[in-house]
Amino acid sequence: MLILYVKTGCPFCAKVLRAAAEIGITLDERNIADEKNLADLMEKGGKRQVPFLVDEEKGVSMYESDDIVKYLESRI
Ligand SMILES: N[C@@H](CCC(=O)N[C@@H](CS)C(=O)NCC(=O)O)C(=O)O
Repeated sequence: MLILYVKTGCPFCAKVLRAAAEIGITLDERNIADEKNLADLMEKGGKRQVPFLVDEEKGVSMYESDDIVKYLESRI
């Protein structure tokens, strides 16, 4: 499963979501407005920054929207 931690109104998150839609990849979106999601983000990533991608299948996680878009493109 591909999880993307996001925040409402975050342009970098919107960029990743747009790219994923164009590529045809479904992301499990988790908004950090929910405290549980924020706690998960902090546990998995170590800092409060979105977007943050977690690819559970591959054991990969990353911050930085440009890196995330490149990673999604590489998975096609
Ligand atoms: N260079 C980063 C910038 C990400 C960024 O600035 N994210 C903001 C939201 S738009 C953030 O996480 N701020 C901390 C917060 O909102 O708590 C990227 O391209 O992903």
